[in-house]
Amino acid sequence: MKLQHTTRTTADSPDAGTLSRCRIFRYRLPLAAPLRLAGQVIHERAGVLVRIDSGSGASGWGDAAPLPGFSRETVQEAETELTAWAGAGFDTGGDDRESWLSGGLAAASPSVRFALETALARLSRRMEDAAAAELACFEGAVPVNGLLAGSREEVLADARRLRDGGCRAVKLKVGGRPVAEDVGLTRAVRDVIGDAVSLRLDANRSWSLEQGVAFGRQLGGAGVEYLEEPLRDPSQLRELFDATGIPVALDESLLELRPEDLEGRREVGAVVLKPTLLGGLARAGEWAAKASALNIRPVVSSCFESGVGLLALAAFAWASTGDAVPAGLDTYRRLAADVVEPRLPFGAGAIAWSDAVARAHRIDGSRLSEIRHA
Ligand code: OSB
Ligand code: MG
Repeated sequence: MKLQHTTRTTADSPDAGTLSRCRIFRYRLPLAAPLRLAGQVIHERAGVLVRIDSGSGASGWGDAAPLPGFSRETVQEAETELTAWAGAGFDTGGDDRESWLSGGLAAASPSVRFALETALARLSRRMEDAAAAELACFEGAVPVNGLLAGSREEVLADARRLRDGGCRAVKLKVGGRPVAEDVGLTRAVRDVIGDAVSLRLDANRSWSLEQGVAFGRQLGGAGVEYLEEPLRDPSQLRELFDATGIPVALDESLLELRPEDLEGRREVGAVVLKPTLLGGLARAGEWAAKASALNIRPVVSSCFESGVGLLALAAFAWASTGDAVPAGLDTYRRLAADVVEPRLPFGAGAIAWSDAVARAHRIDGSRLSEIRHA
């Protein structure tokens, strides 16, 4: 298995001998509002961009954006890892570089692996087609799952806006208020969005089994597509499903599982695939393939990455499920500024991208500060 994704990654990557330079940049982006995450509050989004150049003058960018409260590595650790990787690799030549490239990918922390895979794939594409735009990566429109969080008033106002904007699916955060209030809010959101919009719920492991069962029973029908990570004790998910009939989605749990573990999990209706946490695109691709084979929906999702990472996620979602599954990319709306200029076009509940659109966007150097390395 390990060998398989190493092979796939390097097959998409340029030959190590053609790489000429690796640059690393820190970014800090303001948020539209402070973000409450796993018990902490963050006030800005920091991350690291990596840019890999070929001797022929092509370059490819990637985004390493560990998320506080969710990633094992910190942004500082990702930066240190990238600078060590770049410093060590570009100092050695010839055959050593080949093993440095695949060894570096295999050993990298999840967000760094995502960044390196993205940068190498983009570099490879631009080496094949010198006229390709810097941010060219897919042609299509990926439907986006609108995120609903905050107070009841904010949630309902956002639900109206998302419905009017053409969103096909919304995801409501539950678990932060008494069960009866969550039931009332879920019903109110359903009333606002109507029957044509798919309704997903995410409880981020807030409930006991008893609370989960009470929620499902009180809710009755509201046609929930899935309930993401409802329980503090994930070993009770089957029991919850049997008592309520609501399929569950796995998100946090995936970090403790392997794709094969999905076999026989009839309670699981979807998996939330976040390459920044799961260790990049090749690994997330293994999850998507296994899930699809088992009739489980792969929902490609973001972790508040910059536009550089977000576009790579949209391209991955497009390649994995096309427009069949709304992707969890609405974190982008929480960033008040981006490294991509102008901002990515999120309209009508989707992100539409093409080579022509890519040509109108660029990476804004004024948002970046370069990290020097040996
Ligand atoms: O709880 O699913 C989460 C983003 C970062 C960290 C945790 C979560 C999220 C999202 C991503 O909700 C957006 C989505 O899944 O639609
Ligand atoms: Mg989740």
